[in-house]
Amino acid sequence: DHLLHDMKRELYGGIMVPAHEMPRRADMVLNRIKSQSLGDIVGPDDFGMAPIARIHDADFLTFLETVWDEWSAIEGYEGEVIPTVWPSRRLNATRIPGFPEGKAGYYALSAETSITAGTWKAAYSSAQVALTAQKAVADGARAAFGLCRPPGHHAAADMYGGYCFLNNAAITAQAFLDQGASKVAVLDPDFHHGNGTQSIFYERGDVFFASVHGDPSDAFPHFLGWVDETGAGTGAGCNANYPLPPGAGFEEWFRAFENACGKIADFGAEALVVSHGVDTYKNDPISFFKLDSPDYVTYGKRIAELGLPTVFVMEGGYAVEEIGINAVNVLSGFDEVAG
Ligand code: Q9C
Ligand code: ZN
Repeated sequence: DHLLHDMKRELYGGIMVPAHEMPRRADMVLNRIKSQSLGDIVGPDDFGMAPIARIHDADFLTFLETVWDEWSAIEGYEGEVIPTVWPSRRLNATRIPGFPEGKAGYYALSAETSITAGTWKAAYSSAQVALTAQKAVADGARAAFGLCRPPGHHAAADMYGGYCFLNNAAITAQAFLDQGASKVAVLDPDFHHGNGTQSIFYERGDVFFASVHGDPSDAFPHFLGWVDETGAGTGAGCNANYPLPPGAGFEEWFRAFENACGKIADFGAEALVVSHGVDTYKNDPISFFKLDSPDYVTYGKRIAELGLPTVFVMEGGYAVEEIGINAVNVLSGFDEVAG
């Protein structure tokens, strides 16, 4: 189903360029997995809408399901759903417009992410892939990897963008809680700050969120991910951000990652969800960290040392030729330690 979401182009640097988030990304990861022996490869089960609706607002889900049909029925709207207007700081964000372009601006955080005819089905199935991995782990596997596409960590309760529609990591964490866990951690090593995941759990004490990412001053999503965002209310102290500057290499990155792992260990989580993005790679076309392929094995081992039942969900990674090697290196490193 991921093939059904295939954005033709993306607004980047002031022009429309071929979309970075493309179907081949998932194919490359799957091919690499098949060439190793990491365990069984299974398709997703269907857990329905209920676990998705635990994280996302009903009106937002209706929007994702229906906006393509509404948009494409408008005279002269020939292309994909792309927002052009937002409830920015001097506008009123308390009313949801009826016209699809207004609705898209209301629910979008950014303009590079198009909604196409098959986007909803792909996003729905991506969430089901995550839930299938969650079930495997809930049923006793030490770990499972959800090869989710489209990715999820930029999606908030009622917001899409950054190539994301449904927050697969948050849906997975919530599923563990709903099945009886009292504390879950989400670790987000994707190059970009996991703004959606942070905002979903920001005021909750049952989910610890830690993210290592490009400094929001220099990197998308630009408006969240600073170090002073540590959680609020019952979630005070349950959020940890590690923004790093352009050019950061593995040594600097791993120091931050190690600190994040320490905080997760102290939190006392019963399960771990990893927002598994590999756009930290040195040749990633849209990012600015300098990790090399063997570094992914190193930090995969560190994740295993946390000793927690772990679900990996695929997030970013746009160096398509190397995405399979890098993504699977984390899993192999994990496997080496976890057995
Ligand atoms: N000038 C994920 O990795 N555009 N999303 C960046 C840079 C958006 C990335 C523009 C990047 C979104 C899941
Ligand atoms: Zn990313």
